[in-house]
Amino acid sequence: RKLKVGVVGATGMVGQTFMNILAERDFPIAELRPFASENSLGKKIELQGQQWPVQILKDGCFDGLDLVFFSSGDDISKEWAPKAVQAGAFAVDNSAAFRMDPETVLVVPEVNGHLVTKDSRPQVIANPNCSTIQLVVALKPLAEKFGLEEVRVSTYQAVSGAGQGGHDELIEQTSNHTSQNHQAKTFPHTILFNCIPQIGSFNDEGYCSEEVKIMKETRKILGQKDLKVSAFTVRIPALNAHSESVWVTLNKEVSREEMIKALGDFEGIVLQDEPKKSVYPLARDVSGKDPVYVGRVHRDPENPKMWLMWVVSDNIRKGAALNGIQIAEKIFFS
Ligand code: 2RA
Repeated sequence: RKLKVGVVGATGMVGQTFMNILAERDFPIAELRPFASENSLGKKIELQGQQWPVQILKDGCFDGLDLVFFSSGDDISKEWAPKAVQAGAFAVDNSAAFRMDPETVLVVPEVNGHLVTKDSRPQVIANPNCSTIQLVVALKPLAEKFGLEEVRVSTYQAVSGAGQGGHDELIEQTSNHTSQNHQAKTFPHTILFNCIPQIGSFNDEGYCSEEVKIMKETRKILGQKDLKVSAFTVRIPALNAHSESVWVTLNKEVSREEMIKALGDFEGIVLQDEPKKSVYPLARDVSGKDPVYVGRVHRDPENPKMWLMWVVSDNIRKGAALNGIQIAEKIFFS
């Protein structure tokens, strides 16, 4: 069966990657309806040898579609995703608008893919935050096999997480690296030669919104309401792919062999763990790849149930567009 697919935010980084992945996977497309702002009217998006004109959102624009992927911010999703569902389509939403809504499923196919099946009815399905997706993929085999007591994570997030503007800002600052007067527009400070311990806005407890997303979404996806999760998120001058150092406390003591086997056998994880040969996942290598890469797996010397690991994944692919396409594949082709 070939599908009629809409993409809202078609000209953004995630939207474009969505098209590339549809093409790579030979996703069966009967019609593509790319939506973007008025500035993009007149542009065409090429997919599988055909050109599809960019449209703007208007009443009736989703009629006849099977699936609409949203990657255009919370406000657009809040208003338009329910309209896509009313029109009979599945709305896979990459914004934060519905993620914590108790009525909405928040899905990473390898982790809680049972929540969507070929018998699911059209509905909004939330795609988690990028830094959450790679974390829960790495945690799932440990949760399943050994049980989780506590998770702590510190992130090193690439500028592409802030979209094309973030990417362009780092490139521009890099080409003028001797300048003392960088204009920080997308980020709160100059990102070049820097690390910024803020992604999003702060709450009164001192957490920024990216950290709150990781903590809440991880509990929801793993189905562990009371799991202790604490996150500290940092923007670094990597172009693409987020890295995370993770401390995970298991419910029981396990051997290193058991840890490595659990991680290495899990669908969606690739282990790169030969630290003495300087082999571990690196953002530069992982950018453009699909899996979640895990390395530096070692035990805490004080607490035998606590393990440390390094988790890297392409935030635009598995962290956004690819995860959305895997959700669609689960609904329509599993
Ligand atoms: C970031 N997590 O990296 C965000 C994007 N969703 O800024």
